[in-house]
Amino acid sequence: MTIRPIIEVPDPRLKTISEPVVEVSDATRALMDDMLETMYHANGIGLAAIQVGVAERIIVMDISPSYREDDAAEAETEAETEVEAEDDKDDEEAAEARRWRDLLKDEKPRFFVNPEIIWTADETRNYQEGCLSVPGFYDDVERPAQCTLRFLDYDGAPQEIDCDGLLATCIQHEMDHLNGIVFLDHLSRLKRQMVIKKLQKAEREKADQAAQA
Ligand code: QAP
Ligand code: CO
Repeated sequence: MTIRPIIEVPDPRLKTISEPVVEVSDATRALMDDMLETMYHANGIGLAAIQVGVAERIIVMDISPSYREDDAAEAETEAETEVEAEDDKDDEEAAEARRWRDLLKDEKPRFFVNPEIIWTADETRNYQEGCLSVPGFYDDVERPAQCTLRFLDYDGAPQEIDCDGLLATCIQHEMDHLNGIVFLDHLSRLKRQMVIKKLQKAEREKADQAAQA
C-alpha cells in the first residue's frame, strides 16, 4: 500500500465529475487500499478518489470513534513533526508503524464504489465539517440528517444501507466530491474566497521555503 499525495483547494481537479467504475477489479481494490492508508496517514475519516487525483466514483471511510478523537489537533502537530523529521526517515517510519498498529486495533473501514443516494430525509442537521483537501478549516454545513445509499462493496457486491449521524453527513460530503463539489461550495462566497486565499498564501510560503532550502 502506498500513501498518495492529497490534492488541495483550489486545485481544479477537485471540480471534476468522476466516472463510474466499470468493474471492481484487483486494481480498484489496490486503489482503495492506497486511499485508506492515505486517509489514515492524514487523520481523515473520509476520502474520495478525486482527492488523490483519480476521477473514479470511489469513497473510503472510517468513522470509528477512537480513531476520530481530536484528529484535527493531532494532524497539525503531526504535520509539523513530519516537516521537522524530513531527513529523519526512520523516526517517521517508526511513528507511522505505531500509528497503524493503534488504528488497526478497532479498524472498521468502509468502501463505496459507484455510490448513489437513493433517499434523503426532509429533516436536516448542521454538522461542523472539515476536508483533507481544505486543511485547517472547519465550518457548519446543513444537510439531510439521514439518507439511504446504494453502492458496490470491496468485493463488487451490491449493497444498500441506511445512514444517520456522522455516517450520513460524511457520505454526503464524499458524494459531493464525486460530483466536483467541496464543502466550501455550501458556504458563502465571502467565506469561500477567504479560505481559498489563505490556502494559496500557505502554498506560496511552502514553495518559497522549498526554494530557499
Ligand atoms: C469529511 O473529512 C467530513 O483540516 C472528511 O487538518 C469531515 O476527514 C465529513 C482533516 C467532518 C463530515 C464531517 C481535516 C484532518 C480531516 C483537516 C476529513 C485537518 C486534518 C477531514
Ligand atoms: Co472532503
